[in-house]
Amino acid sequence: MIVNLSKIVGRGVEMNQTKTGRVIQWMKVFFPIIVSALILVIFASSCGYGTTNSGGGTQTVSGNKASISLKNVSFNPSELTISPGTTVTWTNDDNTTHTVTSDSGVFDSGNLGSGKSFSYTFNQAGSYPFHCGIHSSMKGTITVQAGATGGNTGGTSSGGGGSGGGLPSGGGY
Ligand SMILES: [Cu+2]
Repeated sequence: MIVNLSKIVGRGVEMNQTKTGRVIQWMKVFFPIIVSALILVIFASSCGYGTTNSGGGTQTVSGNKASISLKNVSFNPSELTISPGTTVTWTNDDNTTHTVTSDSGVFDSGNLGSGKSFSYTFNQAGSYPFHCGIHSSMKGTITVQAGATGGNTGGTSSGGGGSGGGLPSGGGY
């Protein structure tokens, strides 16, 4: 069809055709790159998101995301109180490798290189001490407090208020 047209109309269309061809070639090369870049951006924003508080000590978070920085061979903050369903993201801001390892084996990041992150979603109330498997001085505790957001205080769970919103957090993996 295009070939026929170019025969009738002449060089103008031929030039158009090669131009279109070039654009298609360009698309073939760059489209996968753009798509994978988009996926990366989406992945990064879903993972590395959170409050960027640092400075050690105890902290209480009432959102559904919290973050802990691994810096200067310590967890910042090292003590964190959250509500059930909160996803905690540890990010290694040191130049050395660390691990985020639950004392009771609930979670384990494995070797976490510089700049890498590890996330875990806490659905059960309780105390979750953790440490770095490489540096024995690195210790911290996540405290998951039931009812911190007014969830399971009464007999009925149909309140409808509270901190509903947000994205459904995965099963803790
Ligand atoms: Cu370490």
